[in-house]
This record gives sequence, C-alpha cells and structure tokens, in this order.
Amino acid sequence: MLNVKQQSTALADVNYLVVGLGLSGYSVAIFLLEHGYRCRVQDTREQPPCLGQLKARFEQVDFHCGEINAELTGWADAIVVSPGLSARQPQLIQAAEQGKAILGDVELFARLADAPVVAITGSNGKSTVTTLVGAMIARDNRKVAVGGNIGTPALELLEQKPEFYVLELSSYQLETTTSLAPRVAALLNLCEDHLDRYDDYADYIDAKRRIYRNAGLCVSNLDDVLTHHDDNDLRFSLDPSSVAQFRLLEDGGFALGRGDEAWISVDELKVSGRHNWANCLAAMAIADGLGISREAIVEAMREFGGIPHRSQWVAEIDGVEWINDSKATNVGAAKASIEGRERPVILIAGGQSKGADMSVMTDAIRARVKRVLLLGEDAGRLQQAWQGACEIERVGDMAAAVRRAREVAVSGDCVLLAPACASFDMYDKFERRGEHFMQLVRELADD
Ligand code: UMA
Ligand code: ADP
Repeated sequence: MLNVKQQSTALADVNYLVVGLGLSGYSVAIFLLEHGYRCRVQDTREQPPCLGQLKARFEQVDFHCGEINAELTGWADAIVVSPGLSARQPQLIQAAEQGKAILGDVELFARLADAPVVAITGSNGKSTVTTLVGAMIARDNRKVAVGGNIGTPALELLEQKPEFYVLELSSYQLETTTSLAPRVAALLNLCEDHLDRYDDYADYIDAKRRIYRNAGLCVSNLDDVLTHHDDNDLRFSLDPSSVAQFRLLEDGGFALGRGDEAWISVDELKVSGRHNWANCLAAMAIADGLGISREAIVEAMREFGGIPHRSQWVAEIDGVEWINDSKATNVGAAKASIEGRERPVILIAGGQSKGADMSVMTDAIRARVKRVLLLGEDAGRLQQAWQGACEIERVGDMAAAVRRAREVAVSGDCVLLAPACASFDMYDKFERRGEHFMQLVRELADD
C-alpha cells in the first residue's frame, strides 16, 4: 500500500487556493502544505476558526483576509472551496469559466483514498447511520475510519490507513465532488432543507443524488421514491408488506430483518422511534452490502445507544420527561422526532428556518403537541404555519422557553427541544443549543 506522501502525487502540482478556513479548509491547507504544494488560503473573516492552529504549524502561511478577489483566483489553478460557502459565487463562477478547477475537500480525498469508501447522505439520519455502520464494521474486527460532515474532515482520515472509510456527506460536499466512486452509496431520505442555498427543492435533490455517481452498490429507501436510483438498488423499508430486502417485520411485535428472516427485535434496540428503526435498516443494508457478518451487524445494533443531541434523554422531573433533539434542524427531522415520542409533547422550536415549508409539520403538531414554545429569528414564520394546530406562544430565549415549559407541563408529558431550524441566530452550533437546553433542565432538576 502506498503511503500518504506517495499518494499525494495523485494531486496535480499546481497552485491551490483554499477558500474558507474552518475545519475543512484547515485540513486541506495542512495536507497541501505538508506535501509541499503551493497553497494560499483565504477567508472573509479576520479571525477564522482555524487560523491560529494553521499558523502554529506553518508560520509563513499565505493567508488573505477578505473577499475572494481576481488576484487570488488569477494566481490559482485549482480552488478548493469549503462546504459552508457556495461554489456559485460570481467570483468562483468566473474562475470556472476561466478554466480553473473548482473542487472540495472530499474531491481531494476521493483522489487519494486507497480503501473502499461507504458514502452516506440524506436529509436526516446521516450521522446516526454513519456512526452505526462504523460500529458494525469495527464489530467485525475490520479497521474503519469514520468522518466527513459528521465532524472529522475526510482528508484527516487518510493517515489512519483503514480497511474501510465511512463518510457522511452533505449536499454541499457532494456539489464539489466528482471523482468519488463509493463501494456502497446510500441516500436515506429527502425533505426540504438548505433552501437558502439552493435555487429550489429540485436543485437540492440533484445535489444529494450525486452520491450515486460511480457507486458499486446503491442503497435507497423504498418508502421515499426520491431516493431511488434504479432496479438494482438494495432497499430498506418500514413497510412490512413491501418487497424491500431489508424491512420491518411484524409478527406480534416488530423486528428488523432481511427478507422474511428477523435479525433483531426492536425491543432489543437502545434507540427509540420509528425513524431510528429506518436508520438501523439502512445501516444493516449498507453493512451487509459491504460483506460485514450478520453477527457483527446485530451486535453493533444491540450496543448502539445513539449520539448526543439526537432524541437525547435529559431528565425526568416530577413525571415530565425532557428530551434534547437539538439536531432536529429541519422539518423532516422535527416531524420524525415528534412522531417518535410516546407522550403528549410540549415542543420548543425555532431559529433559522432556511426557507423550508414549515406546514409539513402541521399534522404531526396537531396530533401530538399540546403547546409550542417558539423562539429565534423565524418564530413568526413558524407561528404562521402552525396557527390553529395547538396552543402557540412566543418566548424570548431558551431560558424563558424552559421556564415556561416547566410551568405548563404536567406529569406524563414530554418537553421536547426539536427546533426544526438551524441554531446560528442564537448559538454558534446546534451542539451549543442542546448543551444550553440540557444545562437549564439540569438546573431545574437541582432546584
Ligand atoms: N464562512 C465565512 N467565511 C468564509 C468561510 C466560511 O463566513 O470565508 C462561514 C460559512 O458561511 C459557514 C461557516 O463559516 O457558516 C463554516 O463554514 P466551513 O465551510 O468553514 O465549515 P467547516 O468548519 O469546514 O465545517 C464543514 C461542515 N460545515 C458546513 O458544511 C457548514 C461541517 O458540517 C463538517 O463537520 C466539517 O466541514 C467537516 O467535514 C457541519 C454542518 O453544519 C456539522 N453541516 C451542514 C449540515 O449538517 O446541515 C451541511
Ligand atoms: P443528520 O446527520 O442527517 O442531521 P442525525 O442522525 O444527526 O442526522 O439525526 C438528526 C435528527 O434527525 C435526529 O435528532 C432526529 O430528530 C432526526 N432523524 C434521525 N433519523 C431520521 C430519519 N431516518 N428520518 C427522519 N428524521 C430523522
């Protein structure tokens, strides 16, 4: 096997402009500089998150603060754009027209990866399925590296030299990736999201469907026609009467299985909600498609306790259950989150709605939610969409939401933070929002 240094010859020896210095830009800059490529770095922010780290490693790094300009794009042959920035900015469109290569960090990874790649996307459930597939592979005693949108930039995985890479990929990352040829590619589900960045829903779907390009095996969701690739797909479904290879089975209770063969009862899972059954079925299909043993697949599902900020149990106070689903950042996730609860719900929601049609959630709110407490930038939009479905109140911030939820919830209820929105109007990331909520709830418990 080639080492990373040798592999880097797979990259052209040209001038690289790294656009954006967050986690991805940092991983790209470090990779290029360590391997001796010419590289300049640009970010609109004076103090981008990774500048200190980069300067500590490469004191002389050529960093430009400010907008992308003609001098920088003129110098560059290849422009590596961070996922948080649109490659459709006028300066980048112009650079592409001048023949410059526009690519992302995952494209560089794809050119260098020397082991099979599993690529997972979808509007929701990506991190859960990615983590679970990683656990299944590890349970089979195979070395696996897990990263991408879930947190560790893809390029940083190369040095682990695994037998398999498992990558969570966002639509943003897929937009700037052309060379990836995944051994298995999965598109889990689709709902409106990120419409502040795409022309329309169809444009977002197109970006997501790029995951299937050059894939050895496509895993799709039989229950979501927009995810289908072709008749050769390996499919999963929550419909027991469906023809999907991996599906929910009903025989008194529910089980997850292949064909008519039950592999695991849902009662044995630590994660809850039908959406998590779908996530398990997707992971089963992906891991089976890779050749992972059934024993390892089942054992990993038995052990999997979920990941923080996804339907995370926080406390039970005076008979009221408090759940943190801060990662429910779009309508599909928040809807699944509400439907996954067994108790009547007091819902805390709001933030940045990213242009999505919030009325998709109205029926679920009418059926399961007693009261909505709304906060954040788009509270008015949400209130308008859900008017009449249940009691709706506006609150000033998270502390006020938690206080008010405490007042109105009665024993047997569940207070659920499932915002259906991004957090960036109030927090720097969804984790911070979830941590703040949990801290406020724990303070209640200590009172
Ligand atoms: N930014 C500027 N000016 C710049 C460059 C960036 O203002 O010059 C802003 C962007 O607009 C964005 C923020 O900085 O708001 C971060 O952008 P980035 O591209 O630098 O982000 P990274 O730190 O590289 O993190 C990215 C993913 N972030 C995004 O796609 C926004 C991370 O996913 C991912 O974990 C990481 O790469 C490693 O692969 C986060 C995310 O929110 C979790 N993803 C979106 C989602 O899941 O909905 C797609
Ligand atoms: P992603 O990485 O795609 O954001 P996560 O696995 O982190 O997905 O889950 C985020 C949230 O999405 C969860 O907290 C839950 O509210 C919701 N969710 C998870 N899986 C599904 C699914 N299969 N369908 C719909 N919503 C889901």
